[in-house]
Amino acid sequence: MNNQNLLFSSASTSTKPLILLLLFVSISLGLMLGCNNKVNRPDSALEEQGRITDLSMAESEWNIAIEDAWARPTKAGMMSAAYFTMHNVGSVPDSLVQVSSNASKDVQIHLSYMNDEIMMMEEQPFVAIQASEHIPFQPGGYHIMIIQPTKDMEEGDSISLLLYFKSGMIIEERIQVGNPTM
Ligand SMILES: [Cu+2]
Repeated sequence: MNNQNLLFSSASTSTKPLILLLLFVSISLGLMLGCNNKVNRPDSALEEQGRITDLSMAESEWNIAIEDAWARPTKAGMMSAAYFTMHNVGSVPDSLVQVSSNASKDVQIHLSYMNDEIMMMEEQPFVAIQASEHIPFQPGGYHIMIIQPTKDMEEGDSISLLLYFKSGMIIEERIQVGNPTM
């Protein structure tokens, strides 16, 4: 039984109660886990274009939460970075493959590392995450590089990030500028 296909199929009277039940279950799961992420299921138009690679997942198996997100304050045209913890609370592995933002046209997934006591950083094509894994994006490690933001990013502002996953899932996250723990 493939729940995904039921959700996408046009609702006949017999499938409606099941669809409502599935919606209720996914909404209450989201509330229980306290995730504030807006998760967009790919729509059937994307499905027809063949952009969705894995339709075998049931709704409740995929669940990635973004926690403790913040971005570094900066001036327009300079550099900023966004940090968070990516937590796979679902039961299937996935990979973060792309990020975009309203703050800049050029947003990249980076990894910092030490090389002869010099801090280097390198763009990453993806970051894989296993079921139940937490991956910190933090200074000195993975981070989202926001290159030449179009406006000043000041403490207390917020920007939005769109996180694209290999599964076709997209998370929209509003991020505070300024480190909440400092
Ligand atoms: Cu970087």
